[in-house]
Amino acid sequence: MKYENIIVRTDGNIVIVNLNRPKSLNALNAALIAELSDAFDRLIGDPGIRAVVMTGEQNFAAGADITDMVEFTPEEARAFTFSATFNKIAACPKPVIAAIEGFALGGGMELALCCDFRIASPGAKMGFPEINLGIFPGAGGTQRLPRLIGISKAKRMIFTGALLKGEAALACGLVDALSDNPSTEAMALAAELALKPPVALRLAKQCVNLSDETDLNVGLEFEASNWARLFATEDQKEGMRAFTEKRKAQFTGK
Ligand code: CO8
Repeated sequence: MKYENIIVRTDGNIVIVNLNRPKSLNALNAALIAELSDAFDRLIGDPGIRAVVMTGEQNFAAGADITDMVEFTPEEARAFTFSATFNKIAACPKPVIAAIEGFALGGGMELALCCDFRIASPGAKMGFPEINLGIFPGAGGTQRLPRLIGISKAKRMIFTGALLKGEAALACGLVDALSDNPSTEAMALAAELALKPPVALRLAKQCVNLSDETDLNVGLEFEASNWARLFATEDQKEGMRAFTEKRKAQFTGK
């Protein structure tokens, strides 16, 4: 697929996905979402890729493209969904880090919520202004936001449409870190994670993601089963042998 709304590049074993519709502040349209879906299919299937950084240039994304939605009927609105792509990103077997500058609003912030980590510049403006359009966040925001920051804080953001700047977003847990250069910081974290054993990372992510969706006993059983599976990997043997031999482990992903 030829990409016209995103730029995808590789730096070693890290993929950088750049949202690229600057004239509309990277507003998300169906074409961009289809390209994101294709890009994630490719990087998920590439065993050489160990981590992903998602970013925009001056802005992360100012939401779904409003111009596409104005005259929707309820049926058209129901058919217009980002869910398959957003769920794919949330379940990506490799760590995904959002580097946020400028605006991350509505569907753009919902996309960032699908990432494992969010690193924002202090001046970034984040939130869910949909209420001011007569709608509410419909690409996972009402579900992923309260799970991340708690029900009351999520309701306040969604009901008021108020935007948070970096410091306030950090204080409530909407973002994990602030940096004057979020992309550099995200690349550094991606490089750190790229050195970890990928199977252990992948299965750990599955377990933590499931903790949002299931009761404790089911989660603990899933954790025990995933944990035991690691003992079939060469990386587990390498990690533990390296410890006993007092050397640094070299993980191969096997
Ligand atoms: N959609 C379409 N175009 C946009 C969007 C958007 N979300 N955001 C900005 N743009 C366009 C502007 O129309 C403008 O275009 P033009 O130059 O042709 O007039 C250009 O980007 C630059 O924007 P502004 O001139 O408005 O720049 P400002 O710096 O003055 O303002 C703001 C920046 C505050 C970000 C302002 O652009 C704004 O309020 N944007 C809309 C923010 C918003 O409401 N986002 C939520 C959208 S709805 C949504 O995301 C729903 C998600 C759920 C979808 C569920 C189905 C999958």
